[in-house]
Amino acid sequence: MENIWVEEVFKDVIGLRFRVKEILFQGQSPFQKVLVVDTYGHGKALLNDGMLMVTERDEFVYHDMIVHPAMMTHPNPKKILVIGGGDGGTVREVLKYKSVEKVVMVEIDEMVTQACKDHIPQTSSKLGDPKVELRFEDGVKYVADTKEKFDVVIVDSSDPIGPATPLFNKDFYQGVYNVLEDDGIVVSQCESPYYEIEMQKTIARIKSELFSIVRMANYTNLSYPGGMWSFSFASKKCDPLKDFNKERYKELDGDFEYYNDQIHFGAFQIPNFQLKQISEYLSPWPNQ
Ligand code: SPD
Repeated sequence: MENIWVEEVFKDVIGLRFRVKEILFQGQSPFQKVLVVDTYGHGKALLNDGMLMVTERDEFVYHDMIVHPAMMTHPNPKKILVIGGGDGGTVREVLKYKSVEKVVMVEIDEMVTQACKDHIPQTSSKLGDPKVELRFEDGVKYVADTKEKFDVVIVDSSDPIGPATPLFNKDFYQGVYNVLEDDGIVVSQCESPYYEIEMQKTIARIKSELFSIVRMANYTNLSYPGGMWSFSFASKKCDPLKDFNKERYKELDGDFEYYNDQIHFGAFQIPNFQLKQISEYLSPWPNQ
């Protein structure tokens, strides 16, 4: 048996290796190196510039947590904007909601989406849904230029290096604020609290300067360095700790592999080392 491994080296301090059964696709796009491999322990996996994006084994955790806390909080999510998310897992989860009329996915790198359509149907299979509009362009420019308004914006970016870097600054979030309806919600993948606390602080501060409600949620995963990963939530009005929609949850209960009503609330309780760094930018806990 061949002994091929693919390794993500994260911030030059840790490496995570996955044993490869077969290389399914490799290409150089105008933005990054795109690689899809079949692995022994984690199913098919997508790596952009050597950074692991999804594995079939645990993508459900990330996609549940980037989508459902926001979708269960908004009063009536009809129009959804996904920035990034080229593998399609976020769109797949959004389409579970019967209120959803339109999903615009703005992915900068068409090669990522094509590679996932060709090799990872587990995440990409719903990208052809008639409610989905796929746009291969720069998400920062899209939110700056579009006249469309959205109920929920989901920033499913890659890491804050390479093509995703502009998705971690204030100009972008000002654009997101402008495209959101008055009860709009934005949720963003927010990296590891162990390795990227300064970046988490920056995102929490930027959002606190624009939005009334700002929270951070954590979950644990198998494939990203450090295990614990975060999502940053912000809204003009809606609070996931006060506006959880029990009726909607009951309709969809059973459709989720990770998320449930207890995790909805538990995920927003974050540990002290992280709180110490970002609590000044987070909304107070209800009843405090
Ligand atoms: N280091 C991985 C950071 C998260 C990347 N986004 C994953 C995309 C899944 N749709």
